[in-house]
Amino acid sequence: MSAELKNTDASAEREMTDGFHLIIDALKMNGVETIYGVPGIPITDFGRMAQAEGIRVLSFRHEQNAGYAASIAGYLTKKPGICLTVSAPGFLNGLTALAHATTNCFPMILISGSSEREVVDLQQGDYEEMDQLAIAKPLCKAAYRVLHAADIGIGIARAIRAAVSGRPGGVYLDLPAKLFGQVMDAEAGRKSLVKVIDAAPAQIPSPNSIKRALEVLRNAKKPLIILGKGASYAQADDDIKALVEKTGVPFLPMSMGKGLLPDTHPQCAGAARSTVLAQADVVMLIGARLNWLLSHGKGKTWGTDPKKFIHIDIEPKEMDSNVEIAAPVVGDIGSCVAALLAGLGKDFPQPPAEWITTVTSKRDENVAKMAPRLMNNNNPMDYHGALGVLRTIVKERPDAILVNEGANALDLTRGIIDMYQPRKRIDVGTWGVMGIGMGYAVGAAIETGKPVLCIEGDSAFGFSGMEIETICRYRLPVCVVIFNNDGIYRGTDVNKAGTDPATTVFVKGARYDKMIEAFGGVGVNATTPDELKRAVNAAMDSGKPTLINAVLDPAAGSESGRIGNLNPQSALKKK
Ligand code: ADP
Ligand code: TPW
Ligand code: MG
Repeated sequence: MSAELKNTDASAEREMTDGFHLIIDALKMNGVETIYGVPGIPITDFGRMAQAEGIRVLSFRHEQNAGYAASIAGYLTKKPGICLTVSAPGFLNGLTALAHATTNCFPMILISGSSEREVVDLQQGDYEEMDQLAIAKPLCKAAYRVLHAADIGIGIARAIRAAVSGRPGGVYLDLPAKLFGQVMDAEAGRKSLVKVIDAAPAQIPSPNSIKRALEVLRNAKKPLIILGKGASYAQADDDIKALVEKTGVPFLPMSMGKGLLPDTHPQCAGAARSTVLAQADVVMLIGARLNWLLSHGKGKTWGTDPKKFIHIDIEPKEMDSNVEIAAPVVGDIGSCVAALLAGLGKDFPQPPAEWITTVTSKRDENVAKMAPRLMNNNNPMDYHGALGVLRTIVKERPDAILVNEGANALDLTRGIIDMYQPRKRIDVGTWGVMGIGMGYAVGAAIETGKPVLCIEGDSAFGFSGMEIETICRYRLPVCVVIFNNDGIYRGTDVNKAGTDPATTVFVKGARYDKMIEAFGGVGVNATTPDELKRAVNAAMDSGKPTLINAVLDPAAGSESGRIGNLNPQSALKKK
């Protein structure tokens, strides 16, 4: 072969690119810095290459947890969190998290490798055969498959825009194995990439809707503002605070809305929830749906007096979902709240003093009632004793992220632990799902660089417990406190047949703290509030992965926590 020919060959080789690199380039071009996933055919090399090219690729022990990490990354950053899985079983493991992201309005993209299209579509039994695109569709906002390397740029751009624009949610992106190895001209490849401009454009509310909303609010005698996780997500913190403070209206934070304004704010009605829901005459919902968590806006919870709702949401279909909305305000929360603020003017009336007194006196009464219980030093501990010390720790470390799941472990923590900053409390969300714990902890630690405190029921922890190895491997500043009451709701249940253990109980006296020691983390067994306090403070100071087994009275806790009323009862009366 002549020297000239060889040179042409070599330069021709240099000018080719492939699916692997186009995907990486497209992600990087759009600011993706982190991928959460589990490796395997056909995405192992892709993960390696992405890592080598500077994307942080975090490997989990189960895709569901990687998916939850990606979903909370989306919530915390307003950029889609990326979860990467293998075909069929890996995809299905990630799918629960994708559905969770969609349900909770968090932007996330599940990218799964898939098997040979020709074989899958003829159902000839390929390795990990599954029509993943069809299965993902009903569980997400949008689902796309890319078959040609030249379409990678547009495919990834569409996925990103679909996830974050309008109401955020989950997007599925199907990448068949063959795509990764497809080659194309490098220059054409570069040109095929798409940078998403203004991925989540402002959605400005109509001036009329703002006028109507302010009119309804102006005429209220007993107004209330409810702040949901959409309000936290929107990152319009200063304007929301200004709106609340300028109107003087009491506010009620939903679980993940806690901290948007501090729970200790003079206008916070968190500890007077039943009173304000039953008695308010005008309720302004900001990024909160009237779903089961708000008793669908009707029934006993909402009292007998007529209500008028002002509803601020980016999704027009959310209006009138359960009850009539007197003043729908459709737009992104940042734009809506700014427009409301601009429309308030100088003489916007403050709520009647009588209403403010009703709310604050109820709140102060409830807070005072709770106080002595939080100081109890009972042995074995109960929830209140343990939460009393954790409450102080969170107060002293307001920038730590609190991850919370369980039944009693969830409901009591939410009620007792005050939050002081926006987006610091992340929990089971709209589904009340168990299993978000360790995935959220990893995602939150990586995305924010802040210390993470997890308060976990012993059952809740079990759903993602293996990821403590992941936490140790990446040396993340995560402290996991397990409220160990020997089971689901309580550890005292008895099987009436006397054979197997009852369905809700676990091994008595389990030592979860020993699990983390297997991976080089710090394990502590805490039997009193004092021990618990010392252990958590030490963990938060050191930043070392720590798991604290907080031994609780197995009889502490009630069936299903605060939502026992949702358990179905037989129409046949028990004798
Ligand atoms: P919570 O559970 O805290 O009550 P939900 O998840 O029910 O909150 O409601 C969140 C709402 O916020 C959703 O209806 C969603 O459409 C809306 N939302 C999310 N982000 C935005 C945004 N940037 N602007 C307007 N609405 C938003
Ligand atoms: C994916 C049902 C709701 S709460 C819970 C279960 C199993 C565990 C409660 O026990 P835990 O808390 O965590 O020990 P505590 O303090 O009350 O003892 N599967 C999924 N999600 C849900 N919600 C369930 C099952 C459930
Ligand atoms: Mg328990």
